[in-house]
Amino acid sequence: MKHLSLFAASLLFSAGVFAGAADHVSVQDPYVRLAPPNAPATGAFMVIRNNGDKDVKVLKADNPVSKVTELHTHLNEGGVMKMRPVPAIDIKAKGEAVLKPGGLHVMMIDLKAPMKEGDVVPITLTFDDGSSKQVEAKVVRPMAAGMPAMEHKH
Ligand SMILES: [Cu+2]
Repeated sequence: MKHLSLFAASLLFSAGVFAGAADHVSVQDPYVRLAPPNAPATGAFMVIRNNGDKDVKVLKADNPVSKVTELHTHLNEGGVMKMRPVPAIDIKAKGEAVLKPGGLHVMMIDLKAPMKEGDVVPITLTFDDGSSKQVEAKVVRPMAAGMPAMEHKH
């Protein structure tokens, strides 16, 4: 199985090597939030910059670690923050999309194996022109990622 997913990942990677939106996109600080033990899903976060002069959409994300990968956002529905899949993440020309906890994220659903801190997950982003880019997202504990462990309510 491991070989198969590595093979699939390398196919995805080589398929992405051609000129296109991916050439104008840079990704900063990609990371995966370490899921609590037995958690079925977790999120990946990053800043996606579009250095080109055309708008770009991320249509899809893939990774070899989870069975399903979706693009999600958080929406406030009646005072409750809920995650919802989105069909695409838009990045304006010379703009950026910030994927962060409580906002847009790459949702990794149905993890094939438990992760540990320091693991590196290759995430492949596919753009609306069919080009793609692979980023290496490091697995970090929520604390290490600068997220508050708990909201303090007074
Ligand atoms: Cu989500």
